[in-house]
Amino acid sequence: MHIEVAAATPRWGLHSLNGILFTVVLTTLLYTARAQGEDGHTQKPIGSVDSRRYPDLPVLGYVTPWNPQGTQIVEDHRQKFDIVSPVWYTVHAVGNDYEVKGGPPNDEDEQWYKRLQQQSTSPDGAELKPVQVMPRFFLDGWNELDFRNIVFNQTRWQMLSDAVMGTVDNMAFDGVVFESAATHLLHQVLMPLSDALHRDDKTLIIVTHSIRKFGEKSDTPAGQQAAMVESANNLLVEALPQLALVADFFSIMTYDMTGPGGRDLSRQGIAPGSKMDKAAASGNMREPGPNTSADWVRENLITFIEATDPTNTKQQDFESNLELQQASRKFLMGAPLYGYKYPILFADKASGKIVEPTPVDPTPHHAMMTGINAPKPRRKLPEGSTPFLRAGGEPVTAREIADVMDAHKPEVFKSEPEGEYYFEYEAKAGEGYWRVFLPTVESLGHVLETIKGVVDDDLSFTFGGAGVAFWEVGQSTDELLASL
Ligand SMILES: *[C@@H]1O[C@H](CO)[C@@H](O)[C@H](O)[C@H]1NC(C)=O
Ligand SMILES: CC(=O)N[C@H]1CO[C@H](CO)[C@@H](O)[C@@H]1O
Repeated sequence: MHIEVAAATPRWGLHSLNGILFTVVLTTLLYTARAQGEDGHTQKPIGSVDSRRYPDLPVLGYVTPWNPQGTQIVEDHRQKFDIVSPVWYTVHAVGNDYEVKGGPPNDEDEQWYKRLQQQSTSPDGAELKPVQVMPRFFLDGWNELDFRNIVFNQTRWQMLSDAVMGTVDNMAFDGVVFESAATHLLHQVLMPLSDALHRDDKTLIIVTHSIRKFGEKSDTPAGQQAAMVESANNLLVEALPQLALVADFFSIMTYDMTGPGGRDLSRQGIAPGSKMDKAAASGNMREPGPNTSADWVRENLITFIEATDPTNTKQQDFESNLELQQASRKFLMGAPLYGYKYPILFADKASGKIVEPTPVDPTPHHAMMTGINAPKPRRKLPEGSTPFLRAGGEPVTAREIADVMDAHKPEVFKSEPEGEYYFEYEAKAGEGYWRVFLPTVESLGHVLETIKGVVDDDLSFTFGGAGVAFWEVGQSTDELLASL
């Protein structure tokens, strides 16, 4: 029943649908997921055969020990994934050596990943293909000196490769997801690891940050921040052609579009030259924003494709078979399975004064909704006001969102043009408002559709393809995954 609801959701724009009804739909969707989480997972058949909406797009799913229910969700929907990356390992620079720490948190996790690697059969007899397991290895606690020591020292490239391969061989993993704070420096460093993996038919996936939007550069803190974002973008784009020579896939973190610090307050509708206008222009007022948007994902994907297009690269010394290899790289675009909540205040756009939402009669025209589904009395923003951040935002899981929706029955809105959904609530009267952005079937579907659009496009250059990387499965719900 819930899957039907989920499948129908994308068809309805919020405009054609009243927010209240939509609230009920979403609440049901998330609520059911939560209820299932509470009383265990046993009622679900393992690997129930729900087919994929975008079968051509490779799917990577991250699983972390912090949201351990992700392992069960993956197993219940294993045919939705090609690659699963448990976030288990860290690599440390210790004295003159490299040490890998971590591993499956317990025996069940170890059996879990081994089951995924096997072909299997669902209860209704369908064949389930093996899922590739490639844990994440993160260079943890590395300082500038640690990076400098390895970049120019081939002996150390090999030592790093040996340390990681020791674990990969020992545990019979299918590959490695590599992440560090300075991967743009490491294309040569990663050559021995890439070679060692490829010799065994294993895969190297390199994690990169995304190409972030930035505001105007200036001497203000916000302006300096913008300059830093721009330079991080440039360093990454310049490193991509060479990184593409060692990586089979890139996993691109396109889920931090806005970030905990919010984004520059939109100056639309604010009286020009007013105090508020100046604060917004200097980047001192921030507003909450969605975690991702399909357009932004598309821009990132095109940037990555172009930057690694062998016919575009300035380095003319690549061998032609290397060029071909490079052209076969795949891009896994990150999509968030979690929501984000921001503490907010409201300001009047004309005067810049802080305003309080006023109570309204919730639903005079929906008197038929009673009982548990009845919307709670809510407050309405005065005309011409806008939210801004009173502090940084934080991620929330789908389950937490379900709890909040359950308790507050908020009205859900769609942010344009990003197409992400959000609602506002006040935990306790007088304690201040939060704006919550939540992942929905519709917003994720839009991202997948966009990726497929780029892949299918008749681009003037060839590339290996693109797919999606979900961060992370444990923050999601069965319903969300079932709909993908
Ligand atoms: C390279 O690293 C190894 C291992 O730490 C070390 O023994 C050697 O002295 C280093 N070489 C240089 C040139 O720094
Ligand atoms: C809303 C937003 O952009 N915030 C977060 C999205 O996800 C990443 C990964 O957890 C966070 O780092 C961002 O801050």
